[in-house]
Amino acid sequence: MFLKNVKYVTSAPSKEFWLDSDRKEICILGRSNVGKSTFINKITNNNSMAKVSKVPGYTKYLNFFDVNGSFYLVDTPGYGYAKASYKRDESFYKMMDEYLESRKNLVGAIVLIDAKVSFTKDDIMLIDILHNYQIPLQIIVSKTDKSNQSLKSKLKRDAKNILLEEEYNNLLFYSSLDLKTVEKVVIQILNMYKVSEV
Ligand SMILES: Nc1nc2c(ncn2[C@@H]2O[C@H](COP(=O)(O)OP(=O)(O)OP(=O)(O)O)[C@@H](O)[C@H]2O)c(=O)[nH]1
Ligand SMILES: [Mg+2]
Repeated sequence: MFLKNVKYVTSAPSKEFWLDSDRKEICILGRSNVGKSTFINKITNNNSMAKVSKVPGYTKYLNFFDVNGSFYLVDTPGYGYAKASYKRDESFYKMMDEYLESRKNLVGAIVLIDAKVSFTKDDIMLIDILHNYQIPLQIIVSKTDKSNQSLKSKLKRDAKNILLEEEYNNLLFYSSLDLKTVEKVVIQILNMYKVSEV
């Protein structure tokens, strides 16, 4: 199962460009290069839906996608890549904070965590912000094809310390190379945020 009839709508460099809508919205968050844009392509089964790059810092603005006239998905720019040859400036953090604090129709956030890296300081800061603003969050561990059993155990230990119990119980593991994991994620998103495809 994939998200059907998905269309790119707009790219918003600042608040004035956010869609004026009360339709439910779900944003995809995570550090640069963790695979957010790839994730959108996989759950929509369309590899040219969102632009993907090996170079971190590729997505610059909030990119809105209409899912079958039912809800919006928002791809976001990543933060805190350790070996970054670029730096996110103050305005990026302001833009993200403003979005998370004031977006009324935001029903939840999907936070991608790299299976090999586990939770970084920046990830923990973001999760704190989501907790403060009481935005329901779903953690999805990405790139599991690059992980192994001991990294997975470490990540689960870290997750137990950082997440609320329900978030920990809902942890999902995904690889863009494994369509079975993609389908599981789609089902979880539709259930969790009570959004439907039709
Ligand atoms: N092996 C593997 N590679 C992946 C996976 N998901 C994404 N990638 C690769 O990771 C790189 C970064 O992917 P993007 O989707 O552009 O990452 P992003 O989080 O959108 O990055 P920014 O836009 O810079 O924030 C690309 O080379 C992808 O092909 C995965 O599950 N497994
Ligand atoms: Mg991206």
